[in-house]
Amino acid sequence: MSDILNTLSNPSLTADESGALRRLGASSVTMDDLAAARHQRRSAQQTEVGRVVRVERDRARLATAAGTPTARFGPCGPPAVGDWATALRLDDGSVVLDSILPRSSAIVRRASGSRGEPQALAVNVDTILNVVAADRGVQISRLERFLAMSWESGAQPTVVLTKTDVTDAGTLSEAVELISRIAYGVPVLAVSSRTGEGIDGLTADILGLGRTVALLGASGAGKTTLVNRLLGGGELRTSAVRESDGKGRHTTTWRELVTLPSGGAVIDTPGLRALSVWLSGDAMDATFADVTDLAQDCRFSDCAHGDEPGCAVVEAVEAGALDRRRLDSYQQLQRENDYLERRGDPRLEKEYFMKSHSAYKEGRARAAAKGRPVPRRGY
Ligand SMILES: Nc1nc2c(ncn2[C@@H]2O[C@H](COP(=O)(O)OP(=O)(O)O)[C@@H](O)[C@H]2O)c(=O)[nH]1
Ligand SMILES: [Mg+2]
Ligand SMILES: [Zn+2]
Repeated sequence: MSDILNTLSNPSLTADESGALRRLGASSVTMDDLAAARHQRRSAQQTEVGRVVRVERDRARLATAAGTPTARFGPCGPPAVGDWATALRLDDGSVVLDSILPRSSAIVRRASGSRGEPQALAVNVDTILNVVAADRGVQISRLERFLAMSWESGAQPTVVLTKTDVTDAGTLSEAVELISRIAYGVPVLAVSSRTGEGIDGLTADILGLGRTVALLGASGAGKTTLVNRLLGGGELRTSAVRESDGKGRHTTTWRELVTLPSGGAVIDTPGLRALSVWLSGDAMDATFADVTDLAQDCRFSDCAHGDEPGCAVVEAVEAGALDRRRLDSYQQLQRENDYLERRGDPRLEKEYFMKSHSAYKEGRARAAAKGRPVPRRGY
């Protein structure tokens, strides 16, 4: 017991702060890092520690032990939902973000349009729930994209099939079967947010104190309903999911981090329409472990699995060992990737790669340390 108390209490955090940070999803390492970051500030007295729970155009909401003040962006630039940050409370009572801790994971998308600046949708996420409605046939290629985005982030993906209460048993088992064929090392859960059936599959190691999950999935998949269920039904979810359209291409989106009564933090994301994601080789490998495993036996190391001689992937398709759709999907994502890469600013591209790459490796290391499934190939 005293061990637990030791890890939960940090000498430079008040008990209120430790409790609040813990409820916001902080691990003991994060709490130490926040305490250290504050210690380094010149005016440690006026420095608050907390988590960014909402980001608007030029300000953010920072949840701290004292409340959820609105904070202006400071020298550290704009944060993302889920960031751990220190903020300075000025004499006039206003709050300015001061520093942002390095991110352990980041769900990033390219903005649609010609200049694809990466946009972090949610950061410091442990588990990504890829939410899919079970009732009307699973769109496998779309799920593949979300899984690719998950692997790229450095968080551990899980698939959650929703609406089991309106799905007949045959359709459900077909969906589970289809998904387990494409989702390597990814747990698949089936739930009904209406009846609560299967919700207990979201166990404490996914949703407990000190953990953060983010929901990804198409609009209508049942993400918000699931969050409401987890919130206990009684609580009104007031987060304004507002999408305003600038010039037909720039979409501003409000996302919010909420904490659950049972512990754990949840970030809902509104439906992603223009999902444009640049993938490192590692994320491609994790998403398409079957294809890349086969590709090791291709005659040419840079085989594109088209009409090259000695292509083990095409052979597997012909032998019925690999779905043609799966190869098509792989090649489609690869083409988009190449396009995004060519289109992008090389410097930005490199920066983004380095960031997401290290997040990915850390994610793998975390998964391995917890004995969770990790992608079979890659590092
Ligand atoms: N029957 C049933 N309907 C659900 C379930 N989950 C969501 N829905 C419905 O599906 C629709 C879309 O849900 P919503 O949570 O808004 O989807 P989101 O766009 O992913 O956030 C709504 O009409 C929900 O009531 C479920 O488990 N069972
Ligand atoms: Mg929603
Ligand atoms: Zn090949």
